[in-house]
Amino acid sequence: MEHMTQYVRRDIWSLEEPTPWDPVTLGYARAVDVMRGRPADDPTSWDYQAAMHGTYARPPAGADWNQCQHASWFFTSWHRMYVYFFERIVRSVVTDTGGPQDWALPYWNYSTGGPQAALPPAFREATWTGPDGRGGPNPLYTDRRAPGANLGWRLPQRAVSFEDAYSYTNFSGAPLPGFGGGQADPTQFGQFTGALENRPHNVVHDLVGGPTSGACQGGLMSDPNCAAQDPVFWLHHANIDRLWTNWAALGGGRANPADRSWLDQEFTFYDENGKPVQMSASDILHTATQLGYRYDDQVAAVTSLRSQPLAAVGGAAAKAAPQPAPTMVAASESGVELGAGTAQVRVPMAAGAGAGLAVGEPQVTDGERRHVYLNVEGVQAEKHPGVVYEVYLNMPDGTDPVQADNFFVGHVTFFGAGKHADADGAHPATGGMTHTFDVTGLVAHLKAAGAWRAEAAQVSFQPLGLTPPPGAAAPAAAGPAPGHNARIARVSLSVH
Ligand SMILES: [Cu+2]
Repeated sequence: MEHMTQYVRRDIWSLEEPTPWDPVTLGYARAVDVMRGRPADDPTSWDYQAAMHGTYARPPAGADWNQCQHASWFFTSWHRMYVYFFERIVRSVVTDTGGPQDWALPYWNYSTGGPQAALPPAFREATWTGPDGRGGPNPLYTDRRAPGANLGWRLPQRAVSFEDAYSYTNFSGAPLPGFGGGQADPTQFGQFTGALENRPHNVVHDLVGGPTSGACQGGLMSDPNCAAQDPVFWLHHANIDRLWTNWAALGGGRANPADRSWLDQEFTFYDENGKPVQMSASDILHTATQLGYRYDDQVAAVTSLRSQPLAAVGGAAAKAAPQPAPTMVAASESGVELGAGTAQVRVPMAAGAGAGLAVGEPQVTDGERRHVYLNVEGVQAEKHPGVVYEVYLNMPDGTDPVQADNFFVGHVTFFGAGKHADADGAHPATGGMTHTFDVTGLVAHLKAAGAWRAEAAQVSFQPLGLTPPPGAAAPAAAGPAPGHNARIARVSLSVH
């Protein structure tokens, strides 16, 4: 068996504490500088690599730009290949310039909370003086980030949690949305965002990038056509890749798709010599043996998984035949505008057929638990608002924030909103992006607490941005940038 060099991707905060500019970070910064100096039609250049994800620039003839895969089951696999080849290109520059021979891309583990939920210091300083005395603009810095991001403001812990994603044992399909996204042909922006992609992936893009104001003039990270220009993009995606790796190792029925249409779909990337390489998911599932890298915490125990009895049925659901589409039982009569305050929308139950009852009864039928979904349909944001929205179900006005958990559904995110294809029939009334949340357990809890009503549900939305560290100046009221309000076309409930 061929021996493959093993590279280890490390936690950036473990490298950067107590003092910033570990040789790995330094090597990355220098390589970013070198790659930025290469022409945009060179596949090993910074611009070309970023444009492979997305760009507003006109592609040179034959360039593989605008290739990113979102809101489908290719999200995890395409990005693994993308990050892997980028890492090879960076490593070759690092080793050419005297950096560590075993250089590997670090990851940003924001989900631990505390100081690590802020951008690492080496990414926040506008200018730098490397250990060799060289000064100038810091290659890892950009001012095109959310207000506060470069001041050490933090990602709110619940908003970057992966526990909800890990509670899904199915990669695609029901229970929706699944860990990895829905089955679809390759497309830049599909209609089936998986749980991992929405949170923490989209949330981090939205809150680090902040509001956008046109072709990469606002926040880079919050726009797919600009995101990979921010050097922290790659550390964020290394972390998403790590979360995928660890999910697959968790067991409990968790498994990657076995369909040939997922395993064999080829995508094109470029190696460190600028040579095109085709790869498919079947080439990348075992990173240590197939790609020669692993994470410093690989197969770490995940101890804090919420014990949701729902997750236990995933194995049965995973091998079941394709299931019929969920049946809609309630829908709002209007959309809702998302601004600076709390927005609310009433979702009346459909008349007749005992639909209201059905929603309230997540009973087990034929050995399979019935699921209730809350769908936030047609999410539109012409200009990215720079915040995400927390969604609550039947939360009474004036609820103490400490009690809000009892009504919490999930997060509406905006990364790629407006770029998504029209719905394929599952949500025919709307364009834009749809988020589906499994609220089976929440509805059962609301019923038990007497907080469920058969005639209508009430859904509320609260803006959420970065939060300053303890002791820092209080933030302005959370809310979108002025003139950047977002809109939702409809909120519905469905059963499956
Ligand atoms: Cu991303």
